[in-house]
Amino acid sequence: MEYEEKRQPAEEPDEEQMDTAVDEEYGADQIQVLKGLEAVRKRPGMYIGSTGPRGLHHLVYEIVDNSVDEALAGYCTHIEVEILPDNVVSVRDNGRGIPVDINEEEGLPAVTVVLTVLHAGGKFGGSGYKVSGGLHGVGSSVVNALSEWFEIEVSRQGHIYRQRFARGDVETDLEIVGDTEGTGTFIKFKADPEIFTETTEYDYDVLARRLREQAFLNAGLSITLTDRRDENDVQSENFCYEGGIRSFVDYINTSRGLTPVHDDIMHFTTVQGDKSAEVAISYNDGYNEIILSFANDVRTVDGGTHEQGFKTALTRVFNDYGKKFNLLKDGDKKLSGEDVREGLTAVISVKLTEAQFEGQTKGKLGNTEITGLVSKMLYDKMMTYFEENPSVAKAIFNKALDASRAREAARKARDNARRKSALESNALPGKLADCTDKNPENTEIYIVEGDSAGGSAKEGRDRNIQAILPLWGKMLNVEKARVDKVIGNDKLTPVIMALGTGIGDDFDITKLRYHKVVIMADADVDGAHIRTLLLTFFFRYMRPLIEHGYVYIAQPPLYKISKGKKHVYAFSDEERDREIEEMGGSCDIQRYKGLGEMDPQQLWETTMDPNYRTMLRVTMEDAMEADETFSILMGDKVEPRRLFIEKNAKYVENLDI
Ligand code: 0RA
Repeated sequence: MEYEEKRQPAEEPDEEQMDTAVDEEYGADQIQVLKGLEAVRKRPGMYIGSTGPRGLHHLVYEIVDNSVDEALAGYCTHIEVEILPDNVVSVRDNGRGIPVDINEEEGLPAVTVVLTVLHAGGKFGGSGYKVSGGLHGVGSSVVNALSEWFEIEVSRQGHIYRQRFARGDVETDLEIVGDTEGTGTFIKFKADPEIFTETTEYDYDVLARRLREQAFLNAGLSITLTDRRDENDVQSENFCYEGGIRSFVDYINTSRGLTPVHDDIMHFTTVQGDKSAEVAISYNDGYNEIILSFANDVRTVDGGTHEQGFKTALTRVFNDYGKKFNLLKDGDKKLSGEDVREGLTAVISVKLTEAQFEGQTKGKLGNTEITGLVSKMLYDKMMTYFEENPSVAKAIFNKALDASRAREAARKARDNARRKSALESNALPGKLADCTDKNPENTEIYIVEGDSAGGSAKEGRDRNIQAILPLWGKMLNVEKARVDKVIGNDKLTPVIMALGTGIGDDFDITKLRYHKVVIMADADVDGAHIRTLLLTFFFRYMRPLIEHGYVYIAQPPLYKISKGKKHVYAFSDEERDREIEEMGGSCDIQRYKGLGEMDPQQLWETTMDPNYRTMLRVTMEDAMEADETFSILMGDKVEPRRLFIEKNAKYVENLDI
């Protein structure tokens, strides 16, 4: 799992702090240029989100996105991404090639301007760049600024043009280095280790995932990823899907081992002026909903107007269809959103000019005009589809009706129970060691696996603001459970009780008793399991908890390194080696196999003290990934699980499922 590094809040560029010294050699335009890229190097996080692994991979996406835009404009069919030795990355496309003629305004070749001026991409784009996305709306100049070196080759007008840069500065002028019949753009860069201090090593799977997604979203576009870092073990995949987002839905179902209840994947599209919308839908025999949404090929993890339009219309389709064909019997309730999304896999993709990305992590689409576009399309086309395919419609409708009846039965059973269930009373779980402060804004709860670690945490904590809840009991397979089963589970009930919010449709964030919900588990396979379970549970039944950024993962150290009276903690193998070197020669290294090995004082010092600890804040992407992992590990199908374990075998010593 990859987590977001804890981030400082985004800051505005500080004009005063930027260098104002004017070098005689430069004209006003060039000074502007220098200032722009300097700002990127000074505050890289503002442009690529972080300087951790996420930001590093973002560099590749920025470059690839430009080539995808060229494909969207209809001029590029193939993109080739390579990871080369020393973590150099190259991206080649067969588009028109970035223009090389002299730009009047700047007096420089257009390609040079594109790579040295912030946000220059659109200037030359014209109509081809209408639907350009990009997480932060920045482009290749940012990548150039953050690269130790950056090289571009443009094939255009019969020639190959080349230019080199170092940390955003021009190193060689644009020159013709050969002739060619073809056209295209070839970019090669090395991320600057001065910026990406944590790591400059790419994760093949992370890149593959994103590139596969781009291929799904642009039907017919061919993207190849090749890893050449180890010449004896070259890894390569081609992603090209004629079926587009339909293939995407099929891929999700297959990789999670889901069994569809109908053969065809529904696919609806609409275009209106400069806006377009597309959805692919299928139902499986499970209980969970998987909706992936995109705006301009950018994943919107927090949904937004397109997802809202989709959900509203879907509920209306089922209820209107049921009414029209008299499928709802006496005593049946109207189908709820939860009912009609049980067992749903859907991909929603919209394209529009000037997409507004909202929310803390810019993961939510805000354009209100999109809601109606998606809901009208889905309502009209799915209704027609249901009428033309009655057997599919019946199968899907009955599934939703089953869901509704099961939910209603569970509700009645709860209502009829003589005593209020523990959940509905304000009781707190017996094992909870609560804090004294009752203001949720000040308080945190540590959910700890294992009684001995729970004991240390209770003793070591700041009891004023830190509550401890040790987990015990049997894990529930939430894959196969509806809400009522989750409520009865002995591992999850205390969590629900302690947080105070309720779950599912009843979830109420204003009742949350702690604004930091910290998962504290060992750094081993069992710990990974409990993290995956809890994140999946939060994602499915308490999603706003994650959307508000209230969920964290504690980071206990892996090593204690001591020499004489001095000791330090290390949180990774690299850090351990660095510390050993710093201390020099013979020191004592203790490896912590689990939280339970730390005494209360150590646990407080290293993991819980708000002044010194590091915690990872869980993002929606993390939670979705956990949900996916969980599906694969807990599902019925042997094949996806075998593939998963095989792929992850190198990280997993003994996985008992
Ligand atoms: C603007 C105009 C033209 C091409 C491009 C941009 C372009 C940019 C990138 C970035 C990566 N690959 C790219 N391929 C093309 C061409 C305009 C024309 O030829 O008329």
